[in-house]
Amino acid sequence: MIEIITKLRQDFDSLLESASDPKQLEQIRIDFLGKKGKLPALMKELRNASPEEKPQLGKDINLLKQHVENKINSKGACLGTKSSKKSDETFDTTLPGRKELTGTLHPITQVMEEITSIFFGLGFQVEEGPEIETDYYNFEALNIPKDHPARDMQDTFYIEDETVLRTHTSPVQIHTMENREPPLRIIAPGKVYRCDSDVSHTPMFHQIEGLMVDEGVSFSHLKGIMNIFLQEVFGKDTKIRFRPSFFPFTCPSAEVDIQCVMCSGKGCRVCSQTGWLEILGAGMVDPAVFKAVGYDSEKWTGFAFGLGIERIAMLKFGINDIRLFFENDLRFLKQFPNL
Ligand code: 2NL
Repeated sequence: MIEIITKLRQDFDSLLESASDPKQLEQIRIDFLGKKGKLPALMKELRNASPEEKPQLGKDINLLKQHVENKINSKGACLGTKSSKKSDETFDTTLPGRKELTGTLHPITQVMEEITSIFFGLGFQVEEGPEIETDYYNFEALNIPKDHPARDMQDTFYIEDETVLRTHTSPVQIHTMENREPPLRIIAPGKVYRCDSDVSHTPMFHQIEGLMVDEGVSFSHLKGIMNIFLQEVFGKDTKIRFRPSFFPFTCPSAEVDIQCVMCSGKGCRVCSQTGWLEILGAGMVDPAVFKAVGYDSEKWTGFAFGLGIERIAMLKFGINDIRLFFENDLRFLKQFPNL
């Protein structure tokens, strides 16, 4: 009988070895442990054994039973099934744990938070406002008259005659000036909307505008703040330059460039061989804007600026297509861990 036990163990081991799915495993369990299985049958055989052999054979059969149960359970755990009643009590504690997939902040959010914290350090407060605005707050109060090209249907999403999706975050600053007296140092980050779409434009993008109003604020303050800000974002040695420009809401107005981050000013494809990259627009707040919000422009002066986050992020990370930011492709997003 001892040979039968040994043979049964060998049979079981090789059968188990070849079992590759939960169904096969269950069949093996039934064949060996089931009511009419090989092991209960062996137990019955025990009755016929001699009294001297009985205790040792009983032990051997029990050992085999334990072996069969253990093997089936651990194989069941491997195949991920409840192949035996006890299988969910068995758990291989030596298996490595499954790692939680943690998200990261979107690169646009990261750049937005970085810029916000730089201005926070310079004493600016964050203001927010609605993305749906009236014609007055988006245009009229900013000295953009009814026939100005920036109002063209091509650029602005109209909801109703007098209601638009904001095309910049300036309306936030108009609301703030209406509600508060100077001195004022604020930035307004958020989503803005323009009817435009290609490799460098999306219908929704992110902007940060800034505004400082006080007695004696001059263009020098604007230059100083822009210098600190751009060197924080692009590095200590970043050179900047101001070029004359025009915006209806500032006078004088300027466009601010940094020395090209790709070629350090030598000239390359990214900067169209100029050595410079346009980064933001800025200027001294036009008295017409102060008049609209009820500020005395004889007493107060101020500077304002506006920049697109996507453009900054593209230059910072060397991205050549703005649409990558909005496809939510994990292979792209995983390249910007925020830890
Ligand atoms: C650009 C230019 C700019 C402003 C935005 C501003 C806001 C108020 C008053 C005066 Cl309430 N100005 N904002 C000023 C100059 C430029 O943005 O190219 N943005 C992407």
